[in-house]
This record gives sequence, structure tokens and C-alpha cells, in this order.
Amino acid sequence: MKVLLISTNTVTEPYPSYPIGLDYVANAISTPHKVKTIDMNELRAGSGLVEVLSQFIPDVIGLSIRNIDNVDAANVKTFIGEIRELISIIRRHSKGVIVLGGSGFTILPGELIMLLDADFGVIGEGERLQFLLKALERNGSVSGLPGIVTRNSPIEFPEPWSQPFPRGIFPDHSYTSFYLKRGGILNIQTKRGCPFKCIYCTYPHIEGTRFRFVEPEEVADTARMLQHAGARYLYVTDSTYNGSYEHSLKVAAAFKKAGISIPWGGFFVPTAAPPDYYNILADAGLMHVEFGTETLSNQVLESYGKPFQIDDVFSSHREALAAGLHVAHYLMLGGPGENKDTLKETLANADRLEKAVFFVFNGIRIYPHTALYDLALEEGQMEPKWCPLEPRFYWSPSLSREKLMDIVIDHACSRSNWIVGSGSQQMFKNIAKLHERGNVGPLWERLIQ
Ligand code: B12
Ligand code: SF4
Repeated sequence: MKVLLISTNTVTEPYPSYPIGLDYVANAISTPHKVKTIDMNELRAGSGLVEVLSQFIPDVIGLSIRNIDNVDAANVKTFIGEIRELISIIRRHSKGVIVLGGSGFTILPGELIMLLDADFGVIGEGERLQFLLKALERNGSVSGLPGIVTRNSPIEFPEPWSQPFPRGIFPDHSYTSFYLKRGGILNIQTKRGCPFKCIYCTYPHIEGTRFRFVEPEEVADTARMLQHAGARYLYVTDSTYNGSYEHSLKVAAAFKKAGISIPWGGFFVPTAAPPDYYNILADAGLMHVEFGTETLSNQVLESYGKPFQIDDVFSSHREALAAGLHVAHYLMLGGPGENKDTLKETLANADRLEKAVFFVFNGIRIYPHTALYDLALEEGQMEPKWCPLEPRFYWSPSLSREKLMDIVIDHACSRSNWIVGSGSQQMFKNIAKLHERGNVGPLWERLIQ
């Protein structure tokens, strides 16, 4: 069959994100199918898509849906409208079957398949697309195929993919240069899943609640392949790179052995690390650490279900800084357990974290299948009929949204290291300019230099 895979994501803030998911899907189905992969970041206009549709004449069109919205309560942007337009172009110019997939789709499969009027959806890992293609080839039924849904079938979430998930040989995509010219960042995955139970988080639902590791040597081979393809920086897409200290150290050792010379970064959880941990990683090329800290009050950490306390944040921060790394912390303020005192405590503690950049979100985006959803329902913060495609945010009943915003904005306006919400347009323009001039990586450290 001829399969056209489309990355629909055109969000360029904080910087464009290489559509890594499609590499895995393409690799899983390339034998026996003829696969073409395109990226709307490169094509931009629908006219480019029409040309591809008329030349390639796909039997199946797979759309990757990554972002639903920008998770910023103060400046909500949703991205599904653009995808709807793409689908209307596809319907007008192709008879191919439309299949949805991706992390955004996996969060809200029932809502998206109906709204976008697609034929099929693949919940979770796209490696399962091969089974849908097989069924389509035989004109067979898809009922009972884990993860495969239609507009009329029940939405059942499959078990995580139990087989290996090789990235394959790095494909010669025309769109790779789009990312190489804008920060040089390609991405890499060392494992899937997250076993932690933070009450608001979708990641365990998207990737599963157990770590499934890629062999460290295989990760290093992929890193070498990306380096040869021109990557000048690697972003590790794992839910938490250090969620397993053992595996993350093995990956770092494999990077060193393989001679990976480009810097890298990723998400980290600020739990107590083994001795010398950040030095070892820095020696293997780690440059940026983005901690999923969320609050600097033990009371709120506990109600968010975070697996660490503020002492762990301070020690992780100190150790990462001492290893010469750039350090950022994500904060999510105003969630369950927050009040004026806990907020004050967080702001005061944040000021004690030297040379840190803060990515600050006010209110917490509510998603189905999370404990936060149940709490919001119980507290009457949303109606049971709420359509989760319309972003809603949880606000602690002990602190009004307005008061929280006032305090945070007031604190942030005198601190250049505080990026509130999805950030300012000026900041993104500056990053884009620096990228154009050949600077590489996420570059948020420039805010404190
Ligand atoms: C790493 C990451 C980032 C990094 C990306 C760095 C980089 N260079 O890659 C950074 C920090 C920059 C980032 C930024 C943002 N992110 Co982010 N990010 C993630 C994270 C943790 C992993 C994404 C990833 O690459 N996974 C690894 C790949 C291999 O998986 P995948 O793409 O999902 O693909 C698999 C399946 O989905 C499926 N699949 C994918 N496509 C297709 C297509 C078809 C046809 C099929 C069948 C299957 C399929 O198969 C693949 C292989 O199994 C996810 C959460 C998560 N665990 O998924 C959030 C996530 C994608 N991000 C999210 C958001 C919102 C954002 C931002 C908008 C936040 C902001 N306001 O700044 C920005 C947007 C940036 C951009 N340019 O798009 C949301 C999106 C959902 C939503 N609410 O909209 C997520 C899901 C987190 C969440 N809140 O739940 N992000
Ligand atoms: S917030 Fe981070 S550590 Fe917590 S469940 Fe989500 S991915 Fe795991």
C-alpha cells in the first residue's frame, strides 16, 4: 500500500520540534509498504500538500497530531483548527483512508476522531499502524485490534507496545534541514514510559506506566547517526531522562564510547542522584537540564504527587550547576494545595536557586484519565459534559486565579530568568535570530547571561 505520513505540527515556539514519532512509524511499516513522509513545517501551504497528494496518490494518509493547545491559561491557543483544514484539503484531493495518531491524539482519541471526521485512529504507539494496514489490505475487520479505533468503535486504551521499537536508519527527509537551520536540534529517545504518579500528568497514559528501555548501545548508535545527519544538538524526549539512574548512566557511558561530540539535554526529575551523577553526564556531553519541579513547597509537592521534596530540588540543582550545566525548572503554580503562603514559599525558594531559568505555568491544564480530572469534577471546577478539547485549567480554591496571576506577574517582571506561560513573542524572535546566526540548542540560558 502507499502510505503518506504527515506531521501536522507547525508550532515554532519555543523552537520547531523535529517530528521524531513519524520516524518510528515509518520504520515500522516501510516493509512491505511504500511510505512517504512530509512535514507541514516545510510545506507550509496547503497547495504543497495538494501537489503531494496528486503525485503520490496514497491509499492511506496518516496524520500525526502532537499539540492540541499551548497549555497557557493566560493566552490560550489551540491547534486543532489547522488540522481540520488540512483534512478538508485531503478529503477534496484524495480518496485515501485517513488515520490519526500521535501524543495529542492519544490524550483525546474519541473527541478528535469525531471532530476531525477521520476513518481510523491509532491510540498510543504508532508501531501498531502495521496491523491496521494489514487489515485494510485484506478488507478485513479491525475490531479487536489493540489501539485501533474508528468513529463507531469503543475507545479502549491498549497495553504499551511490548516489542522493541527501533528508530531504524535515519531517513533522508527533505525536511530535516528545516530543523538543522533553526537550532540544529534533532531528538532521541532512550526509553518509553513513566512510573511516577504526578496527579495531573498525561505522560504515563501516553507512554505507559513502566519504563521500556532501549539498549544503551542502540541509543548511542542512533545518536551517532543523527550526528552524521548534521544534528548539532540532541533533545532527549523521555518523560524523565534520569527516571532510571542506572539506565541513564549506561546511556551516557555509551555516548562517550561512541564518540558523541554534540551537546544534549532533556527533562529531569529532581530526585536524589547518585554521587557524581551530573559530572558523569556532563562529561558525556549533557549541557541542559530541565527539571520538572513544579512547586517549591513541600505541601504542594505532596498534593501534586511528586516523587521528591524541596531538599532534593536544592541538591539536584547544586550538583547540576557544579557540573557546569545550564539548569531550568518548570513550575506549575495554583494547583491543588496552593494558597497564598505556599505560593510565597515557592517564590522565595525560587530566588534561592542560583543561575536558574524558570518556565512558569499558572493553573494546571486538566486532562481526562488523571487524578486531577477527578478532583476538578468533585470540586465542581468543570461539568461532567465538558469537552476536553476546550482547554480548562485547575485553580486552587484557596487562592483566586486573579490574585495568583497578580503575584506571579509582579514577581516575574523584575526577573529576566522567569518565562511565564508560553513565553513572549519577543523572546521567541530573539531565539529564532540567534538560531539563524548559527547558534545551536534551546538557548534559554541566554536569559541569565
Ligand atoms: C519532549 C517534549 C517536548 C520538548 C520537545 C523537544 C524536541 N526537540 O523534541 C519541548 C520541551 C521543546 C516541548 C515543547 C512543547 N510541548 Co511538549 N512534549 C514532549 C514529550 C514529553 C515527548 C514528545 C516526544 O517526542 N515523544 C517521543 C516520540 C517518539 O513519540 P510521539 O511523537 O508521541 O510518537 C509516537 C506516537 O505518538 C505515535 N505517533 C506519532 N505520530 C503518529 C502518526 C500516525 C499516523 C500514527 C498512527 C501514530 C503516530 O507513534 C510514535 C511512536 O510510537 C510529550 C509528552 C509525551 N510523553 O508524549 C510532550 C507534549 C507533546 N508536549 C506538549 C505541549 C503542549 C508542548 C508545547 C506546546 C508547550 C509550550 N506551550 O511550549 C511545546 C510545543 C513545541 C513544538 N514546537 O511543538 C503536549 C501536547 C498535548 C497538548 N496539550 O497539546 C504533550 C503531549 C505533553 C502534555 N502536556 O501532555 N515538548
Ligand atoms: S510529571 Fe514527570 S515524573 Fe511526573 S508522571 Fe509526568 S512525566 Fe512522570
